[in-house]
Amino acid sequence: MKNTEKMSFATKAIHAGQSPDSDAGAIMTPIYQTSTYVQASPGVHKGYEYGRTANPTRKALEANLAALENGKYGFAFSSGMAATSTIMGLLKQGDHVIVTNNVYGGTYRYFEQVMTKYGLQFTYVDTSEIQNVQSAIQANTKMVFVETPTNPMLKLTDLQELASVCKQNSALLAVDNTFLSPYFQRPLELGADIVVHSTTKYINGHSDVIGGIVVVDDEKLAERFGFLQNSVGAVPAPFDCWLVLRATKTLHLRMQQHNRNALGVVKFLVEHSEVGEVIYPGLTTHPQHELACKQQLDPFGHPGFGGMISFKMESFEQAKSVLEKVQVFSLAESLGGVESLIGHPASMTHASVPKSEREKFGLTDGLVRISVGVEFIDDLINDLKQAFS
Ligand code: P1T
Repeated sequence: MKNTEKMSFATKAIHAGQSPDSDAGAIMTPIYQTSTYVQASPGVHKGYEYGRTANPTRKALEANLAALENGKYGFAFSSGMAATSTIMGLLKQGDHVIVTNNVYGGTYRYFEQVMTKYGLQFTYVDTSEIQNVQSAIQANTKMVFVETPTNPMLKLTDLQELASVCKQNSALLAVDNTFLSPYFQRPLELGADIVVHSTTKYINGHSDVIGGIVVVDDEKLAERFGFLQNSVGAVPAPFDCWLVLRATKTLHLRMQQHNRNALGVVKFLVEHSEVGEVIYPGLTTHPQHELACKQQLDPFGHPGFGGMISFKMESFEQAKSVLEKVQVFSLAESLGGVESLIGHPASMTHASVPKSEREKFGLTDGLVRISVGVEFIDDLINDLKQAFS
């Protein structure tokens, strides 16, 4: 295995966790499509006993993503939600979790409709204000689970500040880093204990896999995640691991282009008379633009804001007309792929959050979310122009 520890992000993206196959010298990690491994004698094997417990293709992906997050240990899952649900396996009945009030709708649904039945307690606060977290802390608070930027309001949480509050209160800090990918934000470097991604999004980037990853630095937490991954069993297929591993080789290139294209789309939206508020952390009008410039850094220390944009239209009817007319953009759930997507969070990704809750954090029926792809920018702008006309 190449020692990639001191290498830059791009080199790690291409090489970390991988080495030529020892049988044939194949440069690409093979797809080990196997459920079990032959033992020479009981207990005598090559480090692999059963496919749920470990798989060489999965192991390569886990090492690759751990390296990109500047963490030591990675654990791959069959979806982003499988990763989040395995994180909840760290807790026990009676424990309390503080959660960003505007998390992905599926995360909220899982916490509220599944985990509360197992005796976990959740308090949702606007984690962009640290005092909201401080006031929500209880004697039984064991974890703070944040998304930054949030889906879809793109609110940020100061991770360094929050990590110190978590440490003072012996609570684990878990960060969903899906919206930026490790190219633009590495929460472990800022003091987080656990990073989670839906690899379905930017990390895979080609809209052909559902997957998740957890990365940690702490050995004890890693032992626990290894145990949970094997016990819960929500592991990804070897072929899916291979696809994601193939995709991370271009993560840096894709993220740079998503960011560049997003700036172009934002400029068009800001200047359009029918568009209300445009929400993008790269805009100087974003209330946390300064924090974005401090916290969302590419591997060379330059600020980056990613490819997600939200904007407000007056009504659902107005939004619907744009959503129906796009041709290069596709009306679909999900994000982070090379192709541009447009969506309506209130009826799609966040339909499982009650309207009264959604509106508390500004998710109105006229809100539209864009995941800017890596197409030629003029084609994207021309498509939006005709959709707004
Ligand atoms: O879909 P899955 O791979 O299980 O990931 C869930 C998930 C977790 N975290 C964030 C921030 C997410 O955005 C998601 C999934 N989100 C969408 C499908 C969406 O369109 O927003």
